[in-house]
Amino acid sequence: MTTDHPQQFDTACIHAGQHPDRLFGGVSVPIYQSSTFAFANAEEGAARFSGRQEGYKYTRLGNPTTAALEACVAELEGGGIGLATASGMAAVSTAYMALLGQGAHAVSTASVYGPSRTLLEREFARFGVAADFVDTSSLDRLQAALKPNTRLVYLETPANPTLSVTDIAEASRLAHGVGAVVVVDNTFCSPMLQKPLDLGADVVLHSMTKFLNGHSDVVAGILVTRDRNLATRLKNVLVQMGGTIDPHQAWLVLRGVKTLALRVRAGQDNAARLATELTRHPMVATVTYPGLATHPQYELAKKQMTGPGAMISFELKGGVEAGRMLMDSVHLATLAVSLGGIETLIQHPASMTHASVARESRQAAGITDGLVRLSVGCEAYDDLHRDLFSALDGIQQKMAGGEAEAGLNVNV
Ligand code: LCS
Repeated sequence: MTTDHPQQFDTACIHAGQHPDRLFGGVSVPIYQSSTFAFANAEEGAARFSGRQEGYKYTRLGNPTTAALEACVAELEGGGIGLATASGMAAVSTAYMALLGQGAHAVSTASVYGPSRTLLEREFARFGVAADFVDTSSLDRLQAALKPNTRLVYLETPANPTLSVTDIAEASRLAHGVGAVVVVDNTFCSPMLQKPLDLGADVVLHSMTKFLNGHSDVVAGILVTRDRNLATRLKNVLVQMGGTIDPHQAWLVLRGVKTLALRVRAGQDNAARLATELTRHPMVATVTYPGLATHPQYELAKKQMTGPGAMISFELKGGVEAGRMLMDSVHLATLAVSLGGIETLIQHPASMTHASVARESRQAAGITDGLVRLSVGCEAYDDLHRDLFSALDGIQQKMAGGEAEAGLNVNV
């Protein structure tokens, strides 16, 4: 829907890229579940394929339902060209494939989603691509890793699962100094909390499986850029490698996006309260949350993000064993990977989402064996609090009992 004034974010979630269906006036964008589109005559078919005429040809190349989603998310990111993909990893692999080649070098945040790292380490390495993984929250370390042949600087901020925050504006400035393209994985924030393109990044990508869709029922991804040449490069790779989205999947995400602002706000409110309470529990050793003043990049997060988000990482006294007991003791929080859904999920990165990353690399990236990751959903705060804290109290009692039996005098 176009208006004379730029829409506020909540409004754009509901209306951006969408208009009543031209045929029957349907308010919800129709699902164009068609793989192919008829031409009026041979001349029209040829004109569409040559680019002389606008119009749909074949769903892998473009589809009206997908186009509505792409326009919507691009607008939420502050404007640009959106390219929806079959998964978040299809967006990541499309970016790598479009930007890297024989002899190229990439620098990536060390603590990224496990497969975003192993794809470079194991698959792209086979084609002569080198990659370094550094703590990009340190601009000095990023600067030191850049080389004349660095073509891609890949940032995940806040990072999965350490929640370390990278200065997108400064990192982009450094990367552009060697001619590298900056790609930011904005999955943990969603465009509601962070707009990397406004900060100087060239491409922003999402696993739409997470906050954008928000209901743990779709796997999808997207790339957005304001640079037409980059968009063309990305689109060529995407449609030829075939990682495009299905129209039904696109429609489900479009429906999910309508409530993005409501869900992110509710999850974030719950997370901010839980994070503070967690710091006070005697069983908790460390809590990492961008909204806590103890977060190493607290000031930067306040400046760069419009809110601290709904993801918390924490470690218990008693390490891996205590973390395992917690995950087995909660009832309302579901023990499952993924994040950004309307329901609260808890998981153990070292043995789950980041199990594919070598242990030494995990340790170097700050992904400790005892780390537990919580994706806070939109349930009533009191219910979430009761679930988490009665589990923690139970573990505290069990551990105190066990240690008393073993004759140890340890305060937990
Ligand atoms: N980027 C980030 C930051 C992610 O967290 C994920 C998935 C992806 C990309 C890949 O997206 P997908 O292909 O799964 O849509 N993260 C997951 C996680 O933390 N748990 O399970 C999946």
